[in-house]
Amino acid sequence: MVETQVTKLLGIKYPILQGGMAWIANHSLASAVSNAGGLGIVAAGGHETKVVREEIRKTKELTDKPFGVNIMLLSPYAEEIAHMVAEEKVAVVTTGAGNPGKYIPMWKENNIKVIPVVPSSALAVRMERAGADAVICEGCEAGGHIGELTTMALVPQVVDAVKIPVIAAGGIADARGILAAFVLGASGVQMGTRFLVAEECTVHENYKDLIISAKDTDTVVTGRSTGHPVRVIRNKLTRKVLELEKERGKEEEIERLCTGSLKNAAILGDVEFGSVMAGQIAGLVNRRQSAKEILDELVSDFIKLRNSLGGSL
Ligand code: TUI
Repeated sequence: MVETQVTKLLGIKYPILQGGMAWIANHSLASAVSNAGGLGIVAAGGHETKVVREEIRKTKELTDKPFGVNIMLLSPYAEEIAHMVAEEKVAVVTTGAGNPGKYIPMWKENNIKVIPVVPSSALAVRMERAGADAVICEGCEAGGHIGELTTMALVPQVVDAVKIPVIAAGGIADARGILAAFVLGASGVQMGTRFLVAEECTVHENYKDLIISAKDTDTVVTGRSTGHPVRVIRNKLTRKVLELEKERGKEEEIERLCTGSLKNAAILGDVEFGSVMAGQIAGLVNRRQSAKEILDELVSDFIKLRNSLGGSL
């Protein structure tokens, strides 16, 4: 397809990373994406360290290609997992929902490529100074925990602020999005929502059905009032939470409703009262495919689109 700074940095065929979706991205999805030429990522999410270690070992059995581990820094196990990934010598660590600065020297000593998600150019610059190899700029079109800026605004500003490679995420699910990200200066992309419906993704079928039937306007952001904004598909839970967010002093009730709600949707298939995290691009994702079919289609469409635009851009 295209050799970019990201394919060279990570030793992968295509500059496409699979999002580290908590409670969803396990050995099955990560190994399939890595085997198909992208970078598969195992999500630590809120799992205990031993569960994540098991997932890493299963992934190693299923692929000899590089793969990553995403550490969700709000997890009570984040610190322990940060040390465990160094022991396991994983190829790549991505982080979300916080500043991983204090772990970067240890990861670099263990030859791990470090790629934090950053919601601003200020944090991107700090991460570059701390030794990060690249950054993921995730706009608020993304599913799950989000920052303020859109991908369109965040990516070019970070590209101008740092020298390390920039990977764009949020609102990208097809070749048009990839090419647009490259035009903004990114040298790779990360996609979550598109890989949710991959055949190798073991998320509950009810969750996949909701993604496939979603329209462009079907996601909402809850948790702005509690300081943890999360993009999810609109359902009975979000109606209740958004109602409570209009009132004052309901933080505890909101917290109670949301605790365990992602697991309830992703594992148990409760898509009415669970959190069905997905990006705004869900309306574009309308069929199940294998990870290899997804990557092959993205790459062939990308090449066609780039050639057809030729010098006209
Ligand atoms: O982390 C994500 N997306 C996620 S994590 C997740 S699990 C969860 N469940 C319930 C509540 C909260 C989380 C579901 N989706 N994306 C990466 C991301 N990182 N988005 C935004 C950020 C971020 C925000 C602030 C990264 C760094 C940051 O730094 C603040 C600081 O400390 O400077």
